[in-house]
Amino acid sequence: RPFKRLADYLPPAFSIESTDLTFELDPVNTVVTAELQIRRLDSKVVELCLQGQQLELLSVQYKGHLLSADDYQLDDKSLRLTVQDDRFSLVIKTRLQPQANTALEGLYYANNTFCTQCEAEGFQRITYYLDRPDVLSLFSSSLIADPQQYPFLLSNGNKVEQRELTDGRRLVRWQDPFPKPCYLFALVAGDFDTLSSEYQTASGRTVQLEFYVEKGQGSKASFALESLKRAMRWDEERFGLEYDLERYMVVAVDFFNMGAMENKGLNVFNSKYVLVSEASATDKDFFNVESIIGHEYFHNWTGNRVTCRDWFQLSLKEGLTVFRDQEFSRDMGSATVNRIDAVQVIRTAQFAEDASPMAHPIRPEQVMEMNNFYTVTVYDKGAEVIRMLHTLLGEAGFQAGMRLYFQRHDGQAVTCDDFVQAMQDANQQDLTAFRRWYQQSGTPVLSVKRSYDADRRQLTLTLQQKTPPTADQAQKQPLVLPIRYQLLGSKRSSSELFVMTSAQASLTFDNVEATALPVVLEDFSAPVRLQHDYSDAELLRIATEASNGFARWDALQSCWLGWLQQAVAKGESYELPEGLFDFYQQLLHQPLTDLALTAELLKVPDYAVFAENFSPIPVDAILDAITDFRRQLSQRLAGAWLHCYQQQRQTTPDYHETNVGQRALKNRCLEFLALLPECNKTVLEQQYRNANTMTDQLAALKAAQQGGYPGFHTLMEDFGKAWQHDVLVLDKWFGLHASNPDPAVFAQIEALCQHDKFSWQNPNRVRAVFHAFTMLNPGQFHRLDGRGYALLTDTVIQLDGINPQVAARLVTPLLSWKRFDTERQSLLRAALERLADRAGISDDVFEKVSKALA
Ligand code: BAL
Ligand code: ZN
Repeated sequence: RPFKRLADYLPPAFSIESTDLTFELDPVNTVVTAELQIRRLDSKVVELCLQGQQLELLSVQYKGHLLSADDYQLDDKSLRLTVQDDRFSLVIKTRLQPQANTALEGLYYANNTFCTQCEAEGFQRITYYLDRPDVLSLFSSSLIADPQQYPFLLSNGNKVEQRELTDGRRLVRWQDPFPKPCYLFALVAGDFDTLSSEYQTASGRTVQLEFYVEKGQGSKASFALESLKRAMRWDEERFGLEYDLERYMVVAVDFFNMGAMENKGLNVFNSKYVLVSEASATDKDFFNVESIIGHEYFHNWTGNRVTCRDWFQLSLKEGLTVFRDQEFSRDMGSATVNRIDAVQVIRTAQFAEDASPMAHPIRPEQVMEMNNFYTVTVYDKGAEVIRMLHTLLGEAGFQAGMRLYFQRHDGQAVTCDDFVQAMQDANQQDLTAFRRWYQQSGTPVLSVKRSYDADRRQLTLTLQQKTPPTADQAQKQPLVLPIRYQLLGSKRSSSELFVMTSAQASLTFDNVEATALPVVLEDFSAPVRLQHDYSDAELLRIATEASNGFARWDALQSCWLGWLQQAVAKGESYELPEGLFDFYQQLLHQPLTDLALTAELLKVPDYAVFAENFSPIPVDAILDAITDFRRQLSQRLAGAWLHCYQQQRQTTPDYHETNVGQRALKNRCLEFLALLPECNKTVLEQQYRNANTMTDQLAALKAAQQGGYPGFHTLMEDFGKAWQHDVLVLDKWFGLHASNPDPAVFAQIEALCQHDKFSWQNPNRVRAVFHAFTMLNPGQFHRLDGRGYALLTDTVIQLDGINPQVAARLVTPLLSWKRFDTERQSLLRAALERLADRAGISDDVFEKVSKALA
């Protein structure tokens, strides 16, 4: 099957100056009329090739003349016609069946609502078009539908007309004054609860803010609405960027492949990232809503006003926008814990992707199915690359680069190189070497060695970087690494920056004591794997003394990894050092001001964090060691967990930094208390029954599950009944069932798939069950009898016929088969072969599976 390559990029030979769409909406028979004003840019080109998929072509008119089937070539991917004119109009009529569109790309109909998703290449499922981001057009759209069933007919831009037709249908017409690529087109038609407000921009304009959510859920959108206002203000203050239309609409739908989509003026959101209340959503859910509302809003400038030339440049908008949303979140809550969370994503999912058959640079070079490249590498590593630029240039230099970028490229479709060039020119810095981050995949390993010359009182750090080969690239070059460091126990107590540009470098510190301790890679200033030879005592010293909260947490992570490696090597219990118990005892009696950070420091890392550091991954030994570590901590510190739990027990329900931190710490304590049989009943039951937030109720359930509490099943039954009416809460319940570490999980999953609220068509439901099973239940997923792999393979096959994009996301845990022992390798390989051999398997799944087997 063919790949598309970045190297083959050619500018478009035609531009579409305006696009006028008319939709006669019906679930089983929607007719789309597209009137395109086209200009030929290259007069040597005589063939116009428009992309189209899953379309029934009804008619084509060229300059007002109806074409016959002999006048064009039609296949299942395109419509081609010969063109003699430099300017001409095309009117294309197509018929769609939105209800049959279970792939949820293009125009689809679910939950009595019409909805579109056009990024990356979904617009070609609506009409024949130049479906590429560098074709920018002025869009207008007329939506026609029955006003009783679909009172709200929404599209991008300004509403310019509304009237009732003689046949009783309603027509609403929209015009978007900003030229845009078709991936930013959107349409929504349905009946909703609405929530609206106004926002005054810094320059004094009034913007109407409108949220459209499922009937009966209106009150759950107010946090999202307030988050939007905060994001708008923040972008004005930090980046000097204002919103540019009169109206900003957000629609929340339950059937959605992604988290959300930044369509111009009409964001479509997965309802999970809009609808929250303290009773039904956790603090993490609130965090996600605020950050994703911010993300989509920030795209209005970084993505919409300046967009991508081609899809290989996806990180141009995504890396930059994730960086912007991370900065926004950092300003809204605990800065340190935000950084920890972002780093965890890199160290687990992104490093795992680098080590997998799907390894790719943040700007990929070849792609079979673009939807497979909405990855942690493009998004999160992309954001780390932007963060490094920010570190290298400083806030003022970075903002100067942003201003130049908008000055040069507003209204254009550009490349990652254009972005770096703006940063370079605004700062008069040569960023040639830095650009390697865009073309080189893989995780650099940075090793740090220390030597101390007692006579000279001189400490030398020798740094070496090396990037191991990845599945896509054998040869690697040194990268530009901004390394933030601090020297504990010396006069140079502030953080400093060293920019490493070659494979090897050294740093010398004069006049320091032998006890001076360098803290390297503060705030994870470069996305690398750090190797060092620090002792437990030194790491615990950093964890206790460092002024940088991230460095304290990170030192402890290194300790945990070292202890786990020793436990795995020994094959038996590894006794945790006294220093750790002392440190924890202290934290539990005197938590840091940042309670959320305290909770992070008190955490035994998850399986995924440990697993990423092994090859082959000793699944069972890691799980055994985690269980053992947790047991030791719970028993040795029983009194301290209870003391701290009681100190933090009463929390105010609203989502506010202090309350969130308090709940995080309390629930960390509960997690360990639940491992003590004598505490189970009273503490768990009480917290479950008396919880004033979903955070606390769910934490009680999770602790009961992990602690093996016999009353867990009764609590689950109660929870399932109580939340029957709320699918977003039921998703949590599905997930908890699927993460049951007992073999009974297989029967439970079978039952969940029969549940009347489960639907194979709904990505949220499918992910709730199977994401939890594959990612949060490693013991059962990686069973040595292959039952876990077989379940996932069957699921991918079933889902591929319904929604290939979701199926391809789900298949990821099977790909890294070479990272396991030989028994698991052969089971995983057989599973992959079963998928590869399947007739009609989608490009989405095939691309991943074939790379894994190559
Ligand atoms: N552009 C796809 C969804 C997002 O990243 O915002
Ligand atoms: Zn995005």
